[in-house]
Amino acid sequence: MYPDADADQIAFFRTHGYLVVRQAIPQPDLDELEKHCDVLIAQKHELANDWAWREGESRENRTFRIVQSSPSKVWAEIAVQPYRQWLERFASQLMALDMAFWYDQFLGKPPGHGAVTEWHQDEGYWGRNLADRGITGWIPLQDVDVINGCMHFIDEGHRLGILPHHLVEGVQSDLLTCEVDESRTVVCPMRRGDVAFHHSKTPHMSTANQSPAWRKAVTNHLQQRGAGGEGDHYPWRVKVNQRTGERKAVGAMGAGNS
Ligand SMILES: O=C(O)CCC(=O)C(=O)O
Repeated sequence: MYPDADADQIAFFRTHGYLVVRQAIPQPDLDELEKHCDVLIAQKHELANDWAWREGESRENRTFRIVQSSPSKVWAEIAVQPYRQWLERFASQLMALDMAFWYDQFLGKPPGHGAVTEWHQDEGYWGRNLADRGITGWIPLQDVDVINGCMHFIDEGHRLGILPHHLVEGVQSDLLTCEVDESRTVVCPMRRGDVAFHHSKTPHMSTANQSPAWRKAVTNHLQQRGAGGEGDHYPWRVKVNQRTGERKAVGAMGAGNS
């Protein structure tokens, strides 16, 4: 458990832009993480955004088709957990950069009506400041497949540059999407204990949850240490405050981007 990246894994990640690490996290560590995520579900109206907040729904009546929050909000000792230390070590080995934990998100899709997480590149949200300096480690808290919302990646998609993104129709959150060549899709069913890493330019999506149980995942975003976080945003980027409903465009045209 908590392995180092071997040469084959590093080569695979650098070629394909993603990697699934099998049985990296011990089950008791996931049990502890899941316990805190369950608090986020129970208190979603106070602690979470609805990442797929439907147009026309009032804040009070959000259906929470994707509960978006952070276990860091309810677990004071999260930063010293072994899985968190491991993410930095393993991510640094994959990227050949000194990678530092940046932020995490709990993404919970309710039984039967969890929404699709549309195709996107993380850099589409983060901006030019983190170009090729970000990586994500995605931790499912149950087995996942296409029925309950597993990850899909575009093979070698980290070499495509940044794709034009736009807001998702019918949604009033900040959810973005981009067009991809779906013939290059790799579907990644995973067992609880596996972790999927993807480069910040790799297009990815996850399917809706059609199963009778919650699809729970904790996604961990890392940036090169000292990189300074998100910034120099693309023109499509908006930020939505789900407490006040305020929408703010933060993107700007930049050299070489339209
Ligand atoms: O869990 C999901 O549905 C999507 C996760 C994602 O987009 C990410 O980890 O970057």
